[in-house]
Order: sequence, then C-alpha cells, then structure tokens
Amino acid sequence: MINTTILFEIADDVATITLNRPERLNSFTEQMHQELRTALDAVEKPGAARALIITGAGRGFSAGQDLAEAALTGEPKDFDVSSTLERNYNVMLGRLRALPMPVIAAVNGVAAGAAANVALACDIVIAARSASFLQAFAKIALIPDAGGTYSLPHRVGMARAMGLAMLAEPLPAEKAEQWGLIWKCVDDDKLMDEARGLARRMAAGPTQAYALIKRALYAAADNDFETQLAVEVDLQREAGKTEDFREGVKAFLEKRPARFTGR
Ligand code: T3D
Repeated sequence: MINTTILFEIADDVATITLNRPERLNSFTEQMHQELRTALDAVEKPGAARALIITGAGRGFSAGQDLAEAALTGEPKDFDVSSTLERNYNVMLGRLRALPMPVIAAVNGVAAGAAANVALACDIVIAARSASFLQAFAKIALIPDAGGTYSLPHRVGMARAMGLAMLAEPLPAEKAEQWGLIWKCVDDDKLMDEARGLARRMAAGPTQAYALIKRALYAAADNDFETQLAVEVDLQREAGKTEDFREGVKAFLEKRPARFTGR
C-alpha cells in the first residue's frame, strides 16, 4: 500500500516522496516506514528516476517518531527503542546514502527528532525560512539517533552539536544555513520551486558522476588524506568511463551545453 501515509510520484525523472500525516506533523509510524520502503524500491529500479525529493505535507516536515505508537507498557527495562532504529531508520538512511542519484530534502517546516536527522542525511538540504531543526530527543530522555550523533559534530563541530543535542532547542533554518548544517534557506513560498528546479537540473545532469561524488564525499569523513586520494583514483576511473564524461568534454570543446543521459 502506498499513497496514504506518504505521497509518491515520479515525473520527468524526479521522484518525490511527501510525508503525509499532517495532523500528526508527519511523524513516522510503522505503516509510514513500510510505505517508504515501497517507494524506495521503486526509486531504486534502474532507470526509474535521476533525482529524489523528500518533503512534508502541511506545516511541518516531520516530528520524528510517532510517540503515540510506541506501547510504553510493562517495565522500562523491557522496552527496546533500538528495534525501530535497526528495522526502520538505519535501513532507510543506508538506502538514501547509497541511492545513485541526488537526494534533496525540502524542509517545509519543523524537522524534529529522527526526522531532523533523516533530512540531514539527504545530500542537499533546502529549508523554508520558517522551518527549524530540533534535536528533540533529550526532551524525552533519549539521545539523538538516525545518524544525528554522526552528522552533527561533522557538520557544525562539537560545541554546537553538543548544544543542539543537550539543550534540544529549535535551530532556525537561517542559522542552520549560517552554521553550514544545510545547503540553503529560502523564502517559504519559494521552497518547492527551488527544490523542484534543483531536482530537474540534476536529473538532467551526469547521474553517475553524482553517485560517485556521494560515495567520495561520504567516504572522506572516515578516511585519512592518503586513503581518500586512493578513493578518488578509483572513483574517478569509473567516472571517466561514462558516456557523460565523453559528452561533457565534447560539449566544452564545441562550446555548447552538454546533453547528459546518465549513462
Ligand atoms: O520508538 C521510539 O520512540 C524511539 C525512536 C526515536 C526517534 C525519535 O524521533 S524521538 C523524538 C520524537 N519526536 C519528538 O519528541 C518531537 C515531539 N513533537 C514536538 O516536540 C512538537 O510537536 C514540535 C516541537 C515538533 C512542534 O510543536 P507544535 O507546537 O508546532 O505542534 P504540536 O501542537 O506539538 O503538534 C501538532 C500535533 O501533532 C499534536 O497533536 P494534537 O494535540 O493536535 O492532537 C501533537 O501531539 C502531534 N505530534 C507532534 N509530534 C508528534 C505528535 N504525535 C505523535 N508523535 C510525535 N512525535
């Protein structure tokens, strides 16, 4: 089943997933995770899409895990929060990172808890000026998950990461841009035009090079300089074997725009 807790479409090589439980600020349920898996299955099919946008319906991006769905009965020691991370979030994050195309988060409103970190796991994050990023976890006595403890210190440094995680205060989109947490903050009414424009532009771009850029940059966080140089050698070898590389150089020499096919 799809198109209930999420909306999903592919048009002009751009896939769009809209988290769609606006009455609960698009918080994640088991059903939503199931529908997200089905949507990602479709996006991963070879040739199905060349860019993906993830956004939210209504006034929020998502408030993270649906806290009403967790059945907090029984003894605290018997409740296992890690289960949803392993079954749902971590698998989704791995798939987004491995997706061989650009993934754009269009953060239309508050992104809280796991949803803030799902957004930050996307390759390019654009946010509406009224949006905010909230590491809400400490408010319910949890730690940031869905990759937050990795992405936050890497992107904004330990001092800011610690403040965001411990104080659990909303970080406005403009500040998130200034801190280098996200790519860009735009006026609310421009958000989806901006996201679709970028997605269409990249969907007409060198798809395999984008996939290799993702692999190179995500690998860099864990590599020393020498190792990363070796990664570049391997991945550039692959990029150089694409038809798009041929086309890019030819177009440059012929002084015309390149016509990339993603091959
Ligand atoms: O299994 C596990 O639990 C472990 C997994 C952990 C991963 C996580 O994501 S933990 C973090 C979970 N998220 C939160 O703690 C955020 C909770 N939400 C909020 O703090 C606030 O809603 C916001 C700051 C995000 C937005 O505030 P506001 O005032 O704009 O909206 P609101 O009135 O609080 O929310 C609107 C409705 O959505 C409201 O319902 P109502 O009163 O109109 O019937 C609210 O209860 C509901 N809602 C918001 N967030 C959630 C939610 N319902 C269920 N789960 C939510 N996370």
